Amino acid sequence: MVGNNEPIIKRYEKNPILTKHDVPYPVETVHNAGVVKYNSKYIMLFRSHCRNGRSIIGLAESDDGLNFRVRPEPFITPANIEPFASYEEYGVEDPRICFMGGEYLITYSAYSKHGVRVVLVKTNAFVGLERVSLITQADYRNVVLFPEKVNNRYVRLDRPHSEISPWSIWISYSPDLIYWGDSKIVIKPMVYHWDEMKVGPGATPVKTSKGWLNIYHGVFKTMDGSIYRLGVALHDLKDPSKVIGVADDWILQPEDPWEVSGYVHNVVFCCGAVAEDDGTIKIYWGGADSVMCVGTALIADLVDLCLSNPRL
Ligand code: BMA
Repeated sequence: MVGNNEPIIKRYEKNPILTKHDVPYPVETVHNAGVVKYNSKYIMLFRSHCRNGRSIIGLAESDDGLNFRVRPEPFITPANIEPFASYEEYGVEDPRICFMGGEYLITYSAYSKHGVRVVLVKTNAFVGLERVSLITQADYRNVVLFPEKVNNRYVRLDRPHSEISPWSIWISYSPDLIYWGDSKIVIKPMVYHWDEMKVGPGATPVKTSKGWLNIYHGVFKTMDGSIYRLGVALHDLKDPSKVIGVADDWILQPEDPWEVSGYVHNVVFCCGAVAEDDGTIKIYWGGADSVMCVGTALIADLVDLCLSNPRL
């Protein structure tokens, strides 16, 4: 257990672990990366802004989850085949990776003049990819897939944009990864709380004995702009639409200089975490939309935070 004043996530002392200077093609940022273990290596798919302000996704590999080497070419750039090309024209952003049924499923935001949609692609070995489907209409972001079917259906969390009701986390189900429905709202921002402006899914949910652990982001608006922080929630294993507890406290806020200032200041934004066999979890986050960072926590501490001090 962490002591009362110890941070629940221990930042790696050599953060940031990846910056634009590690990328062998011209980019201005390296951030919001999905990360997964693949054949005992770590694969990181990271977002970069190009100098035209649009984003692409690169791939970096590591033996220890801390030291990454970037491949010479980007991994995902806007599609040139329809129906994807029309919706990816302005760039691809914020990938999440989910290992299921022997394949890696990647979801990312696609921007175009029609708004932002989410694309699902598959890969077996991170060499080439197959675009499967556009799995949302306009104005959805942050789709994370659960790594197992529940009651024989695929499950995802996402975050629709809405000016009418708060920007909340929703759950949806699918028989085939293409058609999604039976949607329900599961976590709303809380008034006068660190996530009162909006919440959105972060990493692919992690299965624990007490529930699915959901690492999400929450935003608070101040006179000096918005602050992005990370929080945790626990969802029922058999019915993930049931939230067992949302921790009252955030688990990470911008503190290091590269989180406080950068392309967008005061941002920690998570798209990936890797649960290890020893009960720890490596949590990866973009700092200030500029660099990639990592920290470690005990999964049991994160679960306990949801159960011992819930806000629901
Ligand atoms: C969100 C997304 C993220 C970004 C964050 C902070 O709306 O655009 O990709 O990290 O804002 O700028």
